[in-house]
Amino acid sequence: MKTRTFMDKVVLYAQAGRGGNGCNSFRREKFVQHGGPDGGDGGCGGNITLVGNHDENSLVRLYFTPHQTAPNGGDGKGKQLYGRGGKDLYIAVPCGTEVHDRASGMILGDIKEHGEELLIARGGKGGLGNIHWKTSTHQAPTEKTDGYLGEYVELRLELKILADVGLVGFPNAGKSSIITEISDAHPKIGAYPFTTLNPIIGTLIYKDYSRVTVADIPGLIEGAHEGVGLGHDFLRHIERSQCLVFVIDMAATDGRKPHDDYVALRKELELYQSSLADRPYIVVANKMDMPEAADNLVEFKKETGVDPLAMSVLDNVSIEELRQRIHAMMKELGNRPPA
Ligand SMILES: Nc1nc2c(ncn2[C@@H]2O[C@H](COP(=O)(O)OP(=O)(O)OP(=O)(O)O)[C@@H](O)[C@H]2O)c(=O)[nH]1
Ligand SMILES: [Mg+2]
Repeated sequence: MKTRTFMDKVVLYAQAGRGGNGCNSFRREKFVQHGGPDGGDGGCGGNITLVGNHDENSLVRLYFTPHQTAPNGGDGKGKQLYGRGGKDLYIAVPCGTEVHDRASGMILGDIKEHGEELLIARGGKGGLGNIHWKTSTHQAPTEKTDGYLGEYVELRLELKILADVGLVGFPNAGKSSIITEISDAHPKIGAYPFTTLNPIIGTLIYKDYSRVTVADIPGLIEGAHEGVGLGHDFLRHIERSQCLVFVIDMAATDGRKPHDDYVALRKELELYQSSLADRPYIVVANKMDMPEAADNLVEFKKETGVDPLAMSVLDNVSIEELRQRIHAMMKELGNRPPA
């Protein structure tokens, strides 16, 4: 059985630690009469906190361990000893994780940065020992309180990958081939549709040390908004991209017209989220090494009015040009100063 390695939506059941009970105890010592109360307080239960971690790229770990519990606080003891505090539980999640309350759907937080923390369940306070009830008129108190329960929450975690640029295209258009050439990512490449089943992120590093991240998502097809193919599900991962690269198979390898592909892709984006279609974009005409591609390109330009970047991954044509265009587009947006 193939093990699941990617998961972008999980439910998390988090139980913070219970506070320890307060202690009811009296000082008993040789030569000390009426030692008085000396029961300490219980320790606090452990909190549960989510922490953004850029080494995590999926929520799969939580998918397999959805029940997370923080340790309870220790009970107070005699001799005024406080109970030990329950250790806080930190759960690493990938940057770009949105945290929703499962019942209401309300967004509780959005973890974007490495090291960013979100406290999701607070541990219960410890109970009070009998020492707190000591007064001049109440010198042998036996009162004490139990620790409070820790918070219990049911959350829905949703990963929306944070990449600067999103690659969109029909299956088999060559998206994974392109990301392999322009970045450090090495996704699987295959001469069949839906080779890529999970989003992949690649990083482009430029001479001025600036970095741009690119996301390769599974191919879209017409009707994706109705769940055809792998559906719209993965578009979530380019929702936060600042710009897009449309990859068109100009050789029409799978028998579709490149113009129709382009129109369908734009329509699917529009149907998913209209703001996505308004982002700055580059259109790439891939597979220009194939004989039918040149004629298709002329027709494509005429029909769409778009002048795409003619490219061939196979012949290594325009790879650097695409890298530079992405760099220029990101610079224009001004969000990534050189590191
Ligand atoms: N002739 C030619 N073939 C190419 C070119 N670029 C990619 N291919 C081939 O096209 C096929 C699909 O490439 P992929 O990179 O897997 O395409 P994809 O868009 O990632 O496909 P999915 O992951 O299925 O959506 C592979 O067989 C590649 O070798 C190119 O420039 N010229
Ligand atoms: Mg692919």
